[in-house]
Amino acid sequence: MSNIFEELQAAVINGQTAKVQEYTKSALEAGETPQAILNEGLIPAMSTVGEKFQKGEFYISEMMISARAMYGGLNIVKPLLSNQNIQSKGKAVVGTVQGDLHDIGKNLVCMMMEGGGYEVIDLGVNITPDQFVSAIQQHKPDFVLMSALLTTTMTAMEKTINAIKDNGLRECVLIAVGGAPVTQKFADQIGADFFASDAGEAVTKANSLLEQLN
Ligand code: B1M
Repeated sequence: MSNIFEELQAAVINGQTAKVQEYTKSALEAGETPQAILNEGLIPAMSTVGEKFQKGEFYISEMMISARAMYGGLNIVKPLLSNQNIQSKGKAVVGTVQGDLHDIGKNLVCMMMEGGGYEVIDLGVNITPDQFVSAIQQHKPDFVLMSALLTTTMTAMEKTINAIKDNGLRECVLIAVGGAPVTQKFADQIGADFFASDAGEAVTKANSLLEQLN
Protein backbone atom coordinates (compact mmCIF):
# COMPACT_ATOMS: atom_id res chain seq x y z
CA MET A 1 0.00 0.00 0.00
CA SER A 2 1.35 3.44 -0.94
CA ASN A 3 2.08 6.02 1.74
CA ILE A 4 -0.78 8.26 0.66
CA PHE A 5 -3.32 5.50 1.38
CA GLU A 6 -1.71 4.73 4.75
CA GLU A 7 -1.96 8.44 5.62
CA LEU A 8 -5.53 8.63 4.32
CA GLN A 9 -6.60 5.60 6.39
CA ALA A 10 -4.94 6.98 9.51
CA ALA A 11 -6.64 10.35 9.02
CA VAL A 12 -10.08 8.69 8.72
CA ILE A 13 -9.46 6.50 11.77
CA ASN A 14 -8.29 9.53 13.75
CA GLY A 15 -11.29 11.57 12.58
CA GLN A 16 -9.24 14.32 10.89
CA THR A 17 -11.63 15.65 8.24
CA ALA A 18 -9.31 18.39 6.88
CA LYS A 19 -6.45 15.91 6.48
CA VAL A 20 -8.75 13.39 4.80
CA GLN A 21 -9.77 16.07 2.29
CA GLU A 22 -6.13 17.08 1.76
CA TYR A 23 -4.90 13.47 1.25
CA THR A 24 -7.84 12.66 -1.02
CA LYS A 25 -7.02 15.65 -3.24
CA SER A 26 -3.28 14.80 -3.18
CA ALA A 27 -4.03 11.20 -4.18
CA LEU A 28 -6.14 12.41 -7.12
CA GLU A 29 -3.40 14.84 -8.16
CA ALA A 30 -0.88 11.99 -7.97
CA GLY A 31 -3.01 10.08 -10.48
CA GLU A 32 -4.78 7.63 -8.13
CA THR A 33 -8.28 6.71 -9.31
CA PRO A 34 -11.37 7.56 -7.24
CA GLN A 35 -12.05 3.82 -6.96
CA ALA A 36 -8.56 3.17 -5.53
CA ILE A 37 -9.07 6.01 -3.05
CA LEU A 38 -12.31 4.37 -1.97
CA ASN A 39 -11.07 0.77 -1.95
CA GLU A 40 -7.59 1.31 -0.56
CA GLY A 41 -8.20 4.36 1.61
CA LEU A 42 -11.67 5.21 2.81
CA ILE A 43 -13.39 1.81 2.94
CA PRO A 44 -10.64 -0.17 4.74
CA ALA A 45 -10.30 2.71 7.21
CA MET A 46 -14.00 2.48 8.07
CA SER A 47 -13.68 -1.31 8.37
CA THR A 48 -10.94 -0.74 10.94
CA VAL A 49 -13.18 1.76 12.73
CA GLY A 50 -16.06 -0.76 12.74
CA GLU A 51 -13.75 -3.47 14.13
CA LYS A 52 -12.45 -1.12 16.83
CA PHE A 53 -16.03 -0.24 17.78
CA GLN A 54 -17.03 -3.92 17.95
CA LYS A 55 -14.00 -4.67 20.17
CA GLY A 56 -14.90 -1.78 22.46
CA GLU A 57 -11.74 0.16 21.52
CA PHE A 58 -13.79 3.00 19.99
CA TYR A 59 -16.79 4.78 21.51
CA ILE A 60 -19.81 5.80 19.41
CA SER A 61 -18.56 9.41 19.41
CA GLU A 62 -15.23 8.34 17.89
CA MET A 63 -17.03 6.25 15.28
CA MET A 64 -19.18 9.24 14.33
CA ILE A 65 -16.13 11.51 14.08
CA SER A 66 -14.38 8.96 11.84
CA ALA A 67 -17.53 8.62 9.74
CA ARG A 68 -17.69 12.39 9.34
CA ALA A 69 -14.01 12.45 8.32
CA MET A 70 -14.67 9.65 5.84
CA TYR A 71 -17.43 11.79 4.31
CA GLY A 72 -14.82 14.53 3.79
CA GLY A 73 -13.08 12.25 1.29
CA LEU A 74 -16.20 10.51 0.03
CA ASN A 75 -17.80 13.81 -0.98
CA ILE A 76 -14.74 14.63 -3.12
CA VAL A 77 -14.62 11.26 -4.93
CA LYS A 78 -18.39 10.63 -5.15
CA PRO A 79 -19.07 12.85 -8.21
CA LEU A 80 -15.99 11.43 -9.94
CA LEU A 81 -17.14 7.88 -9.21
CA SER A 82 -20.58 8.48 -10.67
CA ASN A 83 -18.94 10.05 -13.73
CA GLN A 84 -16.90 6.86 -14.16
CA ASN A 85 -20.05 4.76 -13.87
CA ILE A 86 -18.40 2.45 -11.34
CA GLN A 87 -20.70 -0.19 -9.90
CA SER A 88 -21.39 -0.04 -6.17
CA LYS A 89 -21.37 -3.30 -4.19
CA GLY A 90 -25.14 -3.12 -3.89
CA LYS A 91 -28.02 -0.86 -2.96
CA ALA A 92 -29.58 -0.47 0.50
CA VAL A 93 -32.76 1.28 1.56
CA VAL A 94 -32.44 2.36 5.21
CA GLY A 95 -35.01 3.84 7.57
CA THR A 96 -36.17 4.16 11.16
CA VAL A 97 -39.54 2.46 11.44
CA GLN A 98 -42.98 4.00 11.92
CA GLY A 99 -43.51 5.85 15.21
CA ASP A 100 -39.79 6.10 15.94
CA LEU A 101 -37.85 9.35 15.62
CA HIS A 102 -34.39 8.14 16.77
CA ASP A 103 -31.92 8.57 13.96
CA ILE A 104 -28.37 8.60 15.31
CA GLY A 105 -27.87 4.82 15.02
CA LYS A 106 -29.63 4.75 11.64
CA ASN A 107 -27.35 7.53 10.37
CA LEU A 108 -24.31 5.56 11.52
CA VAL A 109 -25.60 2.53 9.64
CA CYS A 110 -26.01 4.70 6.50
CA MET A 111 -22.51 6.10 6.87
CA MET A 112 -20.90 2.72 7.46
CA MET A 113 -22.79 1.14 4.56
CA GLU A 114 -21.71 4.01 2.28
CA GLY A 115 -18.18 3.72 3.60
CA GLY A 116 -18.44 -0.02 2.90
CA GLY A 117 -19.12 0.65 -0.78
CA TYR A 118 -22.92 0.45 -0.90
CA GLU A 119 -25.30 2.92 -2.48
CA VAL A 120 -27.59 4.05 0.34
CA ILE A 121 -31.08 5.46 0.08
CA ASP A 122 -31.80 7.02 3.47
CA LEU A 123 -35.56 7.26 3.93
CA GLY A 124 -35.26 9.05 7.27
CA VAL A 125 -37.34 8.43 10.39
CA ASN A 126 -40.95 7.40 11.12
CA ILE A 127 -41.14 5.38 7.92
CA THR A 128 -44.41 3.52 7.43
CA PRO A 129 -44.59 -0.01 5.99
CA ASP A 130 -46.12 1.47 2.81
CA GLN A 131 -43.22 3.91 2.46
CA PHE A 132 -40.73 1.02 2.69
CA VAL A 133 -42.75 -0.87 0.06
CA SER A 134 -42.78 2.17 -2.27
CA ALA A 135 -39.04 2.62 -1.80
CA ILE A 136 -38.43 -1.01 -2.78
CA GLN A 137 -40.60 -0.58 -5.87
CA GLN A 138 -38.84 2.65 -6.81
CA HIS A 139 -35.20 1.87 -5.99
CA LYS A 140 -35.05 -1.94 -6.35
CA PRO A 141 -32.50 -2.33 -3.53
CA ASP A 142 -30.57 -5.46 -2.54
CA PHE A 143 -31.13 -4.71 1.15
CA VAL A 144 -33.75 -3.11 3.37
CA LEU A 145 -32.28 -2.10 6.73
CA MET A 146 -34.68 -1.10 9.50
CA SER A 147 -33.85 0.63 12.76
CA ALA A 148 -35.97 0.79 15.94
CA LEU A 149 -34.99 2.23 19.31
CA LEU A 150 -38.27 1.82 21.19
CA THR A 151 -39.74 -1.48 22.32
CA THR A 152 -43.10 -0.10 21.19
CA THR A 153 -41.91 0.49 17.61
CA MET A 154 -40.23 -2.92 17.15
CA THR A 155 -43.65 -4.22 16.11
CA ALA A 156 -43.53 -1.88 13.10
CA MET A 157 -40.63 -4.00 11.80
CA GLU A 158 -42.86 -7.06 11.61
CA LYS A 159 -45.64 -4.99 10.01
CA THR A 160 -43.15 -3.75 7.43
CA ILE A 161 -41.97 -7.28 6.61
CA ASN A 162 -45.61 -8.36 6.25
CA ALA A 163 -46.34 -5.41 3.94
CA ILE A 164 -43.29 -6.35 1.84
CA LYS A 165 -44.62 -9.94 1.64
CA ASP A 166 -48.18 -8.79 0.84
CA ASN A 167 -46.84 -6.76 -2.07
CA GLY A 168 -44.99 -9.78 -3.47
CA LEU A 169 -41.56 -8.23 -2.86
CA ARG A 170 -40.15 -10.52 -0.14
CA GLU A 171 -37.98 -12.54 -2.54
CA CYS A 172 -36.57 -9.35 -4.10
CA VAL A 173 -34.76 -8.02 -1.00
CA LEU A 174 -32.68 -9.11 1.97
CA ILE A 175 -34.12 -7.61 5.14
CA ALA A 176 -32.06 -6.65 8.18
CA VAL A 177 -33.09 -5.21 11.52
CA GLY A 178 -31.21 -3.45 14.29
CA GLY A 179 -31.43 -0.93 17.11
CA ALA A 180 -30.88 -1.09 20.86
CA PRO A 181 -33.94 -3.22 21.83
CA VAL A 182 -33.71 -5.55 18.80
CA THR A 183 -32.21 -9.03 19.24
CA GLN A 184 -31.29 -11.96 17.02
CA LYS A 185 -34.23 -13.87 18.54
CA PHE A 186 -36.63 -11.09 17.56
CA ALA A 187 -35.15 -10.92 14.06
CA ASP A 188 -35.73 -14.69 13.68
CA GLN A 189 -39.29 -14.41 15.03
CA ILE A 190 -40.31 -11.77 12.50
CA GLY A 191 -38.55 -13.46 9.58
CA ALA A 192 -35.76 -10.95 8.92
CA ASP A 193 -32.75 -12.22 6.98
CA PHE A 194 -30.29 -10.89 9.52
CA PHE A 195 -29.79 -8.88 12.68
CA ALA A 196 -26.90 -6.49 13.22
CA SER A 197 -26.01 -5.29 16.69
CA ASP A 198 -24.12 -2.28 15.38
CA ALA A 199 -23.37 -0.37 12.19
CA GLY A 200 -20.10 -2.19 11.55
CA GLU A 201 -21.83 -5.55 11.81
CA ALA A 202 -24.52 -4.38 9.36
CA VAL A 203 -21.75 -3.98 6.76
CA THR A 204 -19.91 -7.21 7.52
CA LYS A 205 -23.14 -9.24 7.49
CA ALA A 206 -24.34 -7.59 4.26
CA ASN A 207 -20.95 -8.37 2.69
CA SER A 208 -21.00 -12.02 3.73
CA LEU A 209 -24.60 -12.50 2.53
CA LEU A 210 -23.69 -11.05 -0.87
CA GLU A 211 -20.61 -13.32 -1.03
CA GLN A 212 -22.79 -16.36 -0.29
CA LEU A 213 -25.21 -15.38 -3.07
CA ASN A 214 -22.51 -14.75 -5.69
CO1 B1M B 1 -35.19 8.30 23.28
N1 B1M B 1 -35.47 6.60 24.22
N2 B1M B 1 -37.08 8.67 23.43
N3 B1M B 1 -34.68 9.96 22.53
N4 B1M B 1 -33.34 7.83 23.58
C1 B1M B 1 -34.26 5.72 24.34
C2 B1M B 1 -34.19 4.74 23.19
C3 B1M B 1 -34.56 5.01 25.73
C4 B1M B 1 -33.91 3.63 25.88
C5 B1M B 1 -34.15 5.96 26.90
C6 B1M B 1 -34.44 5.36 28.24
O1 B1M B 1 -35.55 5.42 28.68
N5 B1M B 1 -33.46 4.78 28.88
C7 B1M B 1 -36.12 4.97 25.74
C8 B1M B 1 -36.75 3.73 25.11
C9 B1M B 1 -37.34 2.79 26.12
C10 B1M B 1 -37.89 1.60 25.48
O2 B1M B 1 -38.64 1.62 24.56
N6 B1M B 1 -37.47 0.46 26.01
C11 B1M B 1 -36.45 6.23 24.98
C12 B1M B 1 -37.68 6.91 25.04
C13 B1M B 1 -38.70 6.34 26.02
C14 B1M B 1 -37.98 8.03 24.26
C15 B1M B 1 -39.27 8.83 24.21
C16 B1M B 1 -40.56 8.00 24.23
C17 B1M B 1 -39.21 9.81 25.38
C18 B1M B 1 -40.47 10.61 25.58
O3 B1M B 1 -40.78 11.44 24.76
N7 B1M B 1 -41.13 10.29 26.66
C19 B1M B 1 -39.12 9.63 22.91
C20 B1M B 1 -39.69 8.86 21.72
C21 B1M B 1 -39.69 9.67 20.46
C22 B1M B 1 -40.00 8.80 19.28
O4 B1M B 1 -39.11 8.18 18.74
N8 B1M B 1 -41.28 8.73 18.92
C23 B1M B 1 -37.63 9.72 22.80
C24 B1M B 1 -36.96 10.78 22.21
C25 B1M B 1 -35.58 10.91 22.14
C26 B1M B 1 -34.87 12.15 21.64
C27 B1M B 1 -35.58 12.86 20.49
C28 B1M B 1 -34.73 13.10 22.80
C29 B1M B 1 -33.45 11.60 21.31
C30 B1M B 1 -33.30 11.13 19.86
C31 B1M B 1 -32.49 12.09 19.03
C32 B1M B 1 -32.19 11.50 17.67
O5 B1M B 1 -32.11 10.30 17.44
N9 B1M B 1 -32.01 12.39 16.74
C33 B1M B 1 -33.42 10.36 22.21
C34 B1M B 1 -32.22 9.72 22.57
C35 B1M B 1 -30.93 10.41 22.17
C36 B1M B 1 -32.22 8.49 23.26
C37 B1M B 1 -31.03 7.73 23.83
C38 B1M B 1 -30.55 8.49 25.06
C39 B1M B 1 -29.84 7.52 22.91
C40 B1M B 1 -30.18 6.82 21.57
C41 B1M B 1 -28.97 6.90 20.65
O6 B1M B 1 -28.94 7.72 19.74
N10 B1M B 1 -27.93 6.09 20.91
C42 B1M B 1 -31.69 6.35 24.17
C43 B1M B 1 -31.06 5.67 25.37
C44 B1M B 1 -30.01 4.68 24.95
O7 B1M B 1 -30.08 4.06 23.90
N11 B1M B 1 -29.09 4.46 25.81
C45 B1M B 1 -33.13 6.64 24.17
C46 B1M B 1 -26.69 6.12 20.13
C47 B1M B 1 -26.88 5.29 18.85
C48 B1M B 1 -25.59 5.28 18.05
O8 B1M B 1 -27.15 3.96 19.23
O9 B1M B 1 -29.37 4.00 18.03
O10 B1M B 1 -28.70 2.04 19.52
P1 B1M B 1 -28.34 3.11 18.57
O11 B1M B 1 -27.63 2.48 17.30
C49 B1M B 1 -26.65 1.48 17.40
C50 B1M B 1 -27.19 0.06 17.33
O12 B1M B 1 -28.42 -0.10 17.95
C51 B1M B 1 -27.18 -0.26 15.87
O13 B1M B 1 -26.10 0.51 15.34
C52 B1M B 1 -25.81 1.63 16.18
C53 B1M B 1 -24.35 1.57 16.60
O14 B1M B 1 -23.51 1.27 15.59
N12 B1M B 1 -28.33 0.02 15.03
C54 B1M B 1 -28.57 -0.74 13.92
C55 B1M B 1 -29.26 0.97 15.09
N13 B1M B 1 -30.12 0.85 14.09
C56 B1M B 1 -29.72 -0.17 13.33
C57 B1M B 1 -30.25 -0.72 12.16
C58 B1M B 1 -29.62 -1.80 11.60
C59 B1M B 1 -28.48 -2.35 12.19
C60 B1M B 1 -27.93 -1.83 13.35
O15 B1M B 1 -30.15 -2.28 10.47
C61 B1M B 1 -29.80 -3.54 10.07
